[in-house]
Amino acid sequence: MQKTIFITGATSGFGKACAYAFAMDHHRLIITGRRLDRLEKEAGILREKYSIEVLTLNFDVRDRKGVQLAVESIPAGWRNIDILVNNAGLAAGSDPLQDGNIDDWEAMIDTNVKGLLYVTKNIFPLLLQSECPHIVNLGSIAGKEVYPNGNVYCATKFAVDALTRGMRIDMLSHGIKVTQVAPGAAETEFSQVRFKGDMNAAADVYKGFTPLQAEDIAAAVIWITGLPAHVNINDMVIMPTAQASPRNIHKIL
Ligand code: NDP
Ligand code: 8X3
Repeated sequence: MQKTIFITGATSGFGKACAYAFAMDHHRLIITGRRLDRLEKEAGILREKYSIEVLTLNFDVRDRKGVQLAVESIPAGWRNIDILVNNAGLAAGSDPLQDGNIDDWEAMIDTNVKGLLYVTKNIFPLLLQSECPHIVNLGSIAGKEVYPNGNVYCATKFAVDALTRGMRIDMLSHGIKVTQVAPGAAETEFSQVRFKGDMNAAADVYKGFTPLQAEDIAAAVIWITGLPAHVNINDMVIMPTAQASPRNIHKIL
């Protein structure tokens, strides 16, 4: 059965890989992100390659009113959403808390926590017509274990962990499945963003071992969302084989 999938942050990394994986299964997509050029480019490729319908919504999840207006702009024929993938997020900086950049803190809290909340609250009514509504939140190993200099990023992902559990309880009577997917180190644009375009620092993160790829996470999301209606995966931690914990990586350099 064809489903309608709403993915935040589909212009790169996990969100983009999820879009392609759902497209391969012929679902129709609402993809979002701030970089309009990328959003339209990916939408064009997805429509062409998989002959599916793709709607693009260009907004910043931190913009409370912008999220509301974007969701209100979804045309009538698209207002029955089956799966929400709350993926948009970032780490900004990697410093001891006492040296942290307050703008970075605000960006992470506003995106990873408040943005996820704004999107979820606005999309919730659109999930209620679905036969098998499902919310998948992108958490992280950083939401399970704190590591040096992870401070605020870890706090935002611990919040995603808590919100995932809270949503599952609060939405129980609505029959909404709620899942957290919590990956370890994955090679996307994540570290380029974290290190603010310092490509050497970003590349160093993934040297000496095989990190996860975005497609690994997308494959898990496809499996999780394809299970029978009576089965839910509450939480899935996915790590590279070479990584035992955030800072315990077997590197061969
Ligand atoms: P990428 O940087 O490759 O992708 C992040 C996506 O989020 C982009 O599409 C970006 O789109 C979007 N995004 C970021 N900020 C905003 C915003 N304010 N409003 C709207 N969209 C936004 O990183 P990943 O794919 O790796 O990250 C995806 C999620 O996975 C994040 O929540 C991250 O914390 C989490 N994660 C990542 C891990 C990793 O090692 N890579 C491991 C565990 C979790 P645009 O810039 O166009 O807005
Ligand atoms: C991203 C993984 O370990 O860099 O969430 O925090 S980590």
